[in-house]
Amino acid sequence: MPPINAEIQVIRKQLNDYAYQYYVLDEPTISDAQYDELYQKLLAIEKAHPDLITPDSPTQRVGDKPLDGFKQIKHEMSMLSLGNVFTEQELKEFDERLTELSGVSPICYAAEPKLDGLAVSITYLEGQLFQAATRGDGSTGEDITANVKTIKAVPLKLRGDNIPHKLEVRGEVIMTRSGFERYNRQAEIKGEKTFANPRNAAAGSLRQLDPCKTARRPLAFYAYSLGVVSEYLKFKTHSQSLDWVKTLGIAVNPLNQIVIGAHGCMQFYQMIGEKRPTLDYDIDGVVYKVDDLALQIKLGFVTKSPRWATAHKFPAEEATTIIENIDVQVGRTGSITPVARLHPVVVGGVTVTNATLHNEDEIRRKDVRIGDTVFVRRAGDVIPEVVKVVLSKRPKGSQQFNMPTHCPACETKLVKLEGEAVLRCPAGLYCDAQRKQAIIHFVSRKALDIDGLGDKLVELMVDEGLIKTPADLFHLKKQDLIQLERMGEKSALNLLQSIEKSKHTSLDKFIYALGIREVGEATALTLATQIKSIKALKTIKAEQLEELPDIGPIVAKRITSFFAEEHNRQVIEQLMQAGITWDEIQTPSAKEQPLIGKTIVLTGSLSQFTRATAKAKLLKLGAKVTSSVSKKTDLVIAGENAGSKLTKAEKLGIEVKDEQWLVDL
Ligand code: JCF
Repeated sequence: MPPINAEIQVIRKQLNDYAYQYYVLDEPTISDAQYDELYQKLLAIEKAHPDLITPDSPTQRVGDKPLDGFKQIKHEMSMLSLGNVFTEQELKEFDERLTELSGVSPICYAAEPKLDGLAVSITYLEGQLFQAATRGDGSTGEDITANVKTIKAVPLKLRGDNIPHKLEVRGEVIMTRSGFERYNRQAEIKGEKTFANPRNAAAGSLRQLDPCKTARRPLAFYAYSLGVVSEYLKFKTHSQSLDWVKTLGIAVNPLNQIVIGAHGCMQFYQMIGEKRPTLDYDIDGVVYKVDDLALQIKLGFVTKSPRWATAHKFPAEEATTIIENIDVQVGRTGSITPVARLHPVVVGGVTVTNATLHNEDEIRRKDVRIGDTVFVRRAGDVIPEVVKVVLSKRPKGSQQFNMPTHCPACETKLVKLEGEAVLRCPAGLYCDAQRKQAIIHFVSRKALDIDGLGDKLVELMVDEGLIKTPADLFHLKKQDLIQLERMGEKSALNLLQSIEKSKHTSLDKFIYALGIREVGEATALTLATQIKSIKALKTIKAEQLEELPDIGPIVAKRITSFFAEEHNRQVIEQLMQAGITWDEIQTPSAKEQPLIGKTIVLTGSLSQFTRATAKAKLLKLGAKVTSSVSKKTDLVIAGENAGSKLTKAEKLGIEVKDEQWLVDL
């Protein structure tokens, strides 16, 4: 072999190995930039020696020209759909039916997340990617080979040396959520079409006639079963067959598990449901398949779906409804947020009547109007949002929505600061709406935590003129309270007791309660432990604040301007007079700050902390918490699904601990 060809082979093998480590093993060993550098090198060599290019070279993913249309491909073995269950009861019935039919109890299931993408079939001949097809109607699909070849998670050539003459794998092509958002942002800038959700984006990308365009879409692939395989395979179970698929270099979802009986299925369903908001791809449920292949054959099929498998669906999280009106809300910091009032619709099991429209730019971008039919999405416990307008259903004569020019609460002229997307009411605490929000924040759970004082009650007390500032809360009398609507003697006394109890707090909670912009729990804790008193905070200079961990110039400025404001100084003074106290912050001894001098990085997802509380705990124990791993890092705490930061730490030989270690600290 000429030396240049040998070099080409070496680089191709390296690139394939890196892609395998990244997509299949989920353990990247080099950075994207390093991969790209090597790829460019191969491209350059191949350009100089075009005769040495082979179809399985990593550079050949985008070799094809635009197509005129898609060829039809008949599936040798039909691509099935799945039956559904929605409830625990239906799941039990499914399991009981199979137990009865098979005489096996309990049944082992291969359980997997059900990806919300597009089912495709990929065929390899002699280890080389030969063709790829959509599911279509199950018996005939479309030839999307050129597009599938551009997906880096799909190997052009299988790994290993036990490669069958012919192998068909089936799986789901998805677009990651992060890739989807990045894509839409860029499409937006270029004035191109945006997609309503990652699934539509993946579908649109696969049906793209120009593979060069598909190549720029962030698609991924997970295999979920085998199709036609030429050789006789000796696997006893479905899960063994997928383990083998993985050794061939094809990615299989790492969350797949073997579970036992309906109870095991239910636990898996709940576990995946909890993980769902943290995943970087959309799923719409889980799938259970009888793991024993002999048992699968025995159970057989019902018309178009296997009897031995079912999808357990999550309640839908996107729905369409009509916008009945658009209101604007005033936030604690004066931000003006447009809110769509919706015809009530059930999204993910919850009735939704309001959805945020974020700001004026978003309304323009999506061109949302009163009367429009829209897609509404609810993700986890975040505020529902309007995703997209169904333009074909827009009523005739509808008008573009314009934001108000004056504050709906206090009629002050609204302003838009440079570089900000939101309109603001500049009246601060002179605006009733902002005053209400400031007090609601002050009494909230993470702040002074006054029990029995909900949002509505605060609003009512401000409207009735009982309170103007948080300090007024501490001068309320029973007589003041019982004249309020629906306030009995007993609730009034309870509330007064809660207010009294809240007077003893901690300095960090007090600072947080003040509602300084950009000062969340973690920053409040930093200020409390480092500055140690309100008196010192009142006169501190921005430069001094900037020396503290994680306080940059913007936050520093927010803090100093808050304390410079006469009104704020007065309220703080009144609060102190009302008898708010906290324990002096002790300078912690070395015993209490075992992490002093240590630089720590948090990565992956934690189950028992939020990022802010984990960080707060570490700061309290003396550590410095930074966001990227370097030689200066002393320790990395890795939660679930930790990625490149963990890899880097291991490479640099940095000590790694798990979440339990932080819990036990
Ligand atoms: O992830 C999916 N959407 C998915 C779809 C997973 C599976 O295991 C499937 C499927 C459709 C049909 N299995 C079959 C038989």
